[in-house]
Amino acid sequence: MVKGTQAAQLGASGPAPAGALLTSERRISGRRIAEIRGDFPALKRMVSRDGRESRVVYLDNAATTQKPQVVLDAMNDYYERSNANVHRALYTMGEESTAAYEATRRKIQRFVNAARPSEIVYTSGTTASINLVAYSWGRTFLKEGDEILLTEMEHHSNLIPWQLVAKERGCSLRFLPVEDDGTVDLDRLPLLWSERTKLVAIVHMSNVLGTINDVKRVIEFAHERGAPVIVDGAQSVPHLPIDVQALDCDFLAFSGHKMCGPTGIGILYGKEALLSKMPPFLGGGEMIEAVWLDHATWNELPYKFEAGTPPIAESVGLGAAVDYLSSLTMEGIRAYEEELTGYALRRLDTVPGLSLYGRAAARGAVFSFNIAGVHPHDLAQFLDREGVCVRSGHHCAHPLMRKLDVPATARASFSFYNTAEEVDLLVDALAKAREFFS
Ligand code: C6P
Repeated sequence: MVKGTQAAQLGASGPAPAGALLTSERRISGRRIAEIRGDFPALKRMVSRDGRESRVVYLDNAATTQKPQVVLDAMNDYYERSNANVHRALYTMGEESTAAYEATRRKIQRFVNAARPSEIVYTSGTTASINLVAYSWGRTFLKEGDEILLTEMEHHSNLIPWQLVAKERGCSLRFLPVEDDGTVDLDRLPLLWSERTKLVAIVHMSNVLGTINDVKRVIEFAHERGAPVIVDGAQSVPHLPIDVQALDCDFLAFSGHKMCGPTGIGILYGKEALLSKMPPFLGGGEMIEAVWLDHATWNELPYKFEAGTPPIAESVGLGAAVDYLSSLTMEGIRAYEEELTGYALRRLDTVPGLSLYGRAAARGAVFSFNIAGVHPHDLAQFLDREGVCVRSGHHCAHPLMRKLDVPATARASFSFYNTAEEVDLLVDALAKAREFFS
């Protein structure tokens, strides 16, 4: 990151002087960002910018992150050497496959500091993890008249499953409102709480506003009143140090592909006391203990929730991703991304006509914005021609878009391998877009 004074000057005076921002020289845990970037083949992708070939500026990390070579190699190596189904084979390749699959579970356990590996359930992603809780826990423990408390900033993944279960069980949903600055006012918790509130489902970090919610406070509040809390960690686990025991959350859902791992794999952390009382969600192979023609008994945790052939190669890739992130340390990643966030905010504020959505003090490097008179899809397409990848649309958060009173936004989201130079390239491209569309 640029030094404070340099950043302030640049922020105040528009476009950055070329070469002033040697931020790829910054380090995370002793490694230069330039070196870290070299670990990611996709970041070497060349695109045409101003008629010249240059590196792609990938700023869609909230949608999915790029993968380091170690992840690609681990998956390739697995398929070349050890490919076999897990928990079924007695031959060497099957044993290797099972060992790798279970090794990643223990890595994830350590990564989020779960008490035991049986609390780590493999799923296909955050969406599947939340659906698992909604259908298994929700259908079992929610009764007619019960209430579920959410926020207005939830991704559809942490809203639709609760709508479906609420409809089925005769429950209702209540919502902590999003304030003008993009925060959730937790002082409203007592106002929205009733003795019928049986669950809180809350996003840790918004994929639109970047806001980091004080989920620990929510959890303490809910627990004092006997309700469990599920945290949507899709955007927080890849960017913050997470300790599920310190947070005391009951469930935490996250996706491998947003944390340098492959697609097709996600995690549900759940407290053993809760998971053990929940019925299976999907039925099939592996999740059983014994089966008769008319009934069955269930496997122990976490296998009760892992029906069918799981994402094995993906677990190998995720294990390599967790090793990679751990080598940088999540504390180091967060510290760097916080600096990058501050710089990006200062620079984005210099773009004339740009409205930024979300001004929370506690936030991550996700920036949703619009430029007056330019449709966000046109803006994203223009930026693509400049070699800058951003997402535009509703970001699977229709109610939040309505609250912001916009049909859609453009969104730039950063990861630890992004640099202040890339912030500048984004800002330069936005200035060009404004000129072009005016
Ligand atoms: N958000 C985005 O571009 P899956 O698709 O299951 O891996 O993750 C779903 C999900 C749940 N919660 C939050 C807060 C999320 O951001 C996402 C995924 C992507 O913002 C794709 S819509």
